[in-house]
This record gives sequence, structure tokens and C-alpha cells, in this order.
Amino acid sequence: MSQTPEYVPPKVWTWNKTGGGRFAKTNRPIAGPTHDKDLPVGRHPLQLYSQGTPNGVKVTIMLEELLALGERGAEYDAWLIDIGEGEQFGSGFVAVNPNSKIPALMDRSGPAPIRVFESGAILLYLAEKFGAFLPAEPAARAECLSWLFWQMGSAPYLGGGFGHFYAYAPTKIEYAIDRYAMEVKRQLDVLDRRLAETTYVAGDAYTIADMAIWPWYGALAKGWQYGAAEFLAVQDYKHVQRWTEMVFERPAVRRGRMVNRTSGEPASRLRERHDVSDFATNAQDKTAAAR
Ligand SMILES: N[C@@H](CCC(=O)N[C@@H](CS)C(=O)NCC(=O)O)C(=O)O
Repeated sequence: MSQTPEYVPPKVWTWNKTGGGRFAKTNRPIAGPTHDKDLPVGRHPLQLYSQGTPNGVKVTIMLEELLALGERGAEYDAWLIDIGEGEQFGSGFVAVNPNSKIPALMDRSGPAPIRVFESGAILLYLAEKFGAFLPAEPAARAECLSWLFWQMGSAPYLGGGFGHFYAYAPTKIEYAIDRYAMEVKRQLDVLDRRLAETTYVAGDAYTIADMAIWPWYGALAKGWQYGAAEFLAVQDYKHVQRWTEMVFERPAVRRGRMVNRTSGEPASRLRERHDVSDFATNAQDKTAAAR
């Protein structure tokens, strides 16, 4: 039986620029811009630079929820940053997020623009700015923030760990898939036990914790992530399933999922969002038909 020779790490790691597979345009061991490119600025107070991935969708759901509450100050322009094309390394984007990852927000409503990066920080910033979706009472607020930060710490195991090794890595490595499947199932069980006790993740009210968790774990429960629904037996997490469907029914969630989305049904993809009317007139099915 032939055996793959075991990889022996060299003394000092070096960057193999010819490797990288499907993420060759994305993965580099250095930070900073690769090219000069200014960011566009629209007419609204909030400028979002993003893509419709789970991390991006957290913010567009929040903005659509705020608008649904009647917060006119939450009007926004959402510009697509195509991460597959390396647009996160343009100089303008790096100035808004030195970490070169979507989503990133510029608040231009005050005397000087304020930049916010990291989806959890953006949710918290918007919740505080508009006094919504974050309880004021200390115990409820602490619970909400605990779950928000739980998501920020947990999702990299789901995406960068499980998703990467199960769906994207060039070879299937049992050790890695097993390690991260175990962790993701544990996380689903954490959520399932919590949602057996409460309507929403942080309690009775829908909050930024749900908006952060749903695009990752709700999408996993719906079978949208990594083709792994059966492998992870997501149907078994009954309370997660209940909550997933309940959040999915929200019109703002449906709209938020469309913004800056680059894959899926054309009718579900709104490349850029500048006005509420864009949902009816500018989804990819309409713009393709008009061409
Ligand atoms: N912790 C960050 C993660 C952001 C993140 O990983 N964004 C991904 C898309 S979901 C990205 O921009 N990847 C591009 C890259 O890594 O170059 C957040 O929550 O905002």
C-alpha cells in the first residue's frame, strides 16, 4: 500500500506563491494594500463596503431591520467588494478596514467620517447609534453581548475550520474534518439547548445576537452551508430549526440576504443597494432582462 509521505515543516515557513488553489487571489501572509483604488461614496449617511457572505449579511440585515423600524438615518449605500477578485486589498478599502475583510462601514452622518470594521463591532455601533436591538437593562444587555461575542469567537471554527476542510481543501483530511465536525456539532448543541429555553438567542427579544448568529448557524441549519446538512445531521437540532425558520420569516432578513450577493438565483441577488426600490427593480434577474 502506498503512503503519502508525511509533511515535515521546514525550520522557517516560506510563501509558496504558486499554490493557494481557489483562494490564491485572497490568501497572503502580509497585510496592506496591493493596489490603489478609491472607494465610491453615495448620497446616504452610511456607506457599506461588503459582499453577501454570512459576515456581510449580518450588517445588511441590521440596516434593513432599522429601516423597517422607521429609522431614516439608517439609509445606506451598499457597495460590492468582490473578495474573490481581491478588491479587499484596494487602498481605499484598507483605509476603512486595515484587516482587509468585509464588511466595513463608514458613517458619514457627523462632522468627520467614522470607520467601523469587524461585523460584531458594526452591529454594536449601529445598535448604540439607533438605540435598537440591544437591551438597555444590564442583565439583558450582558446576555446579548455574550452571545454576540460567542458568535465572533465560534464562527471561525465553522467557516475556517469545518467548512474549509470539509468543502474546500484540495484533499479530505480525516483528522481535520473530524476535529472541526465535533466542534461545530458541539456549537449547534450549545445553541439548541439555549433555544430550548428562550424564544431568541438573548431572551424574549430579537437582538443583534440573532443577527450575528443566524447568517452562520441558521444557514447551516437550512442546509445552505458546505453541502453538510446530512453529514452534521442539522435536522436533529430542533430548537435551532424552530428559531432558524422564525428569523427567516422576517422581511428585513429576506432583504438583507439579497444585498451584495454574488451567487444563487438571479432574483435573490442585488449587486448594490442604494434605495429601497432596488429590491423590486434592480435584482440580477431584472437587470439581466433589461440588457
Ligand atoms: N471577523 C470578521 C471576519 C470577516 C471575514 O472573514 N470576511 C471574509 C468574508 S466572510 C473576507 O472578507 N474574506 C476575504 C479575505 O480573507 O481576504 C468579521 O466578522 O467582520
